Amino acid sequence: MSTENIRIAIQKSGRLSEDSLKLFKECGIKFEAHGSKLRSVSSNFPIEFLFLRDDDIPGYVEDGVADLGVIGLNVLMEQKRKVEIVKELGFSKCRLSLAIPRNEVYTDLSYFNGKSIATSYPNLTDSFLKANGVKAETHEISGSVEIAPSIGLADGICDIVSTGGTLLSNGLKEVAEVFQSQAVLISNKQLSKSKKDLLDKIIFRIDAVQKGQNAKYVVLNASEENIPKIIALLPGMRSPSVVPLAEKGWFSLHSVISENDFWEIIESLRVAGAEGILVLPIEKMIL
Ligand code: PRT
Ligand code: ZN
Repeated sequence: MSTENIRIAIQKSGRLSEDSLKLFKECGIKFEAHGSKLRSVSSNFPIEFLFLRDDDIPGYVEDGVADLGVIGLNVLMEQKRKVEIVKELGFSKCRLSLAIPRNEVYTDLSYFNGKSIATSYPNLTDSFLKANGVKAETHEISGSVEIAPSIGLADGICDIVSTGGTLLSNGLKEVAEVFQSQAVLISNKQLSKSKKDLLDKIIFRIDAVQKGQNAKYVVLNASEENIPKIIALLPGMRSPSVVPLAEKGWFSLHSVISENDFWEIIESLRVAGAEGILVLPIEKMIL
């Protein structure tokens, strides 16, 4: 049996770290991740974790120092590294946006013609401006981009926004979205056959975790005459299980539905006679 470990780089500490660790733990991969550790080998899966600064991850994966990595799409696209994007991971969602001082009158993107824009993402910003026919000057700065307009360093900024709180507290307003980002799993372009097989196993587990996150296990009680109406409302995996209760004429109905669907149909379920509705999380789901 091959003992070659697959190596994955994840962020040591920052906005990607916690969810990255959680994802691999939910995939049943055991490993230690202490603050000071730079490397950790799993005790139950042939995988080795490297804990790095996020900016270094795409380069390490491109060079093959790491086989896989978890990185924000914003950083990956800015760096233009030659790696494979294997999977969107659905966490660390944010957007790269253009913002200007709150009291400025904004019309459309032509506002930025002849203006200066401070950003840590010069490549993404420039290609967006170019695609939209705007001639502005971008100034690359590495941190505290949001203070640039107030100190006279630039007319506007192009920075990562999540809640919008940082822009607000710096007297800025978001005027255009440049790029939408989330964490992605990336891979080196030339994985060996044995590492590809390991990656397939990891993807299979991530899929099961992700499907489980969106789905809920719903249990409800209903009397016999209401069962057909309720079944018609439930979009379950197949048809729901109907289990008789001790009380004659009553049944328990079990089904799997997506959380969004559930909130849409809850009222109709109650009107149709559903009682004692329980909604349970699903840890993993394999279809
Ligand atoms: O130390 P290291 O280099 O590893 O980390 P870092 O400081 O470079 O990155 P980190 O941990 O801050 O972010 C890692 C990744 O998280 C980013 O590349 C994005 O993909 C993603 N992400 C998600 C965010 C945010 N949300 C976010 N809100 N990255 C940064 N921010 C910052 C933003 O720069 C701005 O200063 O938060 C502020 C805005 O937040 P709101 O909520 O006030 O809008
Ligand atoms: Zn960084």
